[in-house]
Amino acid sequence: TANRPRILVTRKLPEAVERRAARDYDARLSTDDTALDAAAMGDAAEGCDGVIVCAADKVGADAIDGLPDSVRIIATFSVGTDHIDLGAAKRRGIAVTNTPDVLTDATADIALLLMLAAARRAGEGERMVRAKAWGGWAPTQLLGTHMSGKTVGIVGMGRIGQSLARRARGFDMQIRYYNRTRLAPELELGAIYHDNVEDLLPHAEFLSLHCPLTPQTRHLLDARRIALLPKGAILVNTARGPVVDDRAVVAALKSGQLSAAGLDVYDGEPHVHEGYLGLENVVLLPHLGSATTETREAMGFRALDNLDGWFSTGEPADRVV
Ligand code: 8YV
Repeated sequence: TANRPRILVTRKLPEAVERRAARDYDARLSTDDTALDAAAMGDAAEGCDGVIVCAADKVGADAIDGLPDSVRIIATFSVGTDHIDLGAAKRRGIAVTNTPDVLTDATADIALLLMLAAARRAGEGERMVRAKAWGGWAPTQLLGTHMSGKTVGIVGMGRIGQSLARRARGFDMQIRYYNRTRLAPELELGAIYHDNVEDLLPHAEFLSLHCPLTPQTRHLLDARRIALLPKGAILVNTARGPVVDDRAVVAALKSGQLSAAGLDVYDGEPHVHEGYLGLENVVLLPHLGSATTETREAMGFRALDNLDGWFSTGEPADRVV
């Protein structure tokens, strides 16, 4: 099967995904998790027809311009596409696909986990037990915030925002949301729509971010907007780090304007803003949103489905460019 398309896979993927990739493609698999810089990606893709990248790979204009002419498609193993210069891909006539749907529920689970962990001070409690600093149960020890009956504000009511809304309903929370467009009434399920973020914020005792990172959403949550939240609000970010202004969030966690936060994503990750590291009232996870075996396999299969679609009909299902 000498004429199978050649693909480069930049990262180690779940075994079942790599097995299928090797079965259907002349696949150049990665043996580790090291990111390739633009020059290394170009070299590694020599002779390839397509590339599978991850959101932790920086695929800027330099990387795209450095790809050999043979590469016609970039299939990203992520729903987010902010790591790819889509304009540069378009200019070079390279198709780009992502992996929507399959990571929706896993990511909403992590948002809910962070809401609970931040509200109930789970990280602090765990650290106390591990440090052998727990002196025993006490009526006023580590008191957190009740979730039932509270309002969660959701910024970005796409697939993941809607999945979080379904979960929050199970916790008897009120739901309000901001989205560029209002959902169809049958999808809203009682959630209250705000057509701008400023109107949503004063209601959001919990605030969960589910918008993509774009020039418009960079630092969407800045000091001015944090001040619009009710005092003691809880912030959760499973979207992208730069959607919040870290300095403003750290200041609000210190002043009590935010009582707690739960973060899964960071501006400049894997670097984490130093200000968070010394604070007890922030729960820090290492970008685990989609990190279940089931979801990561489904993401890999979805990326391969897109390559299959491209090489068979020229029409991959999840084409974004
Ligand atoms: C991944 C993600 O963990 O899909 C995304 O956009 O951020 C996560 O699912 C990771 O970025 C995969 O490349």
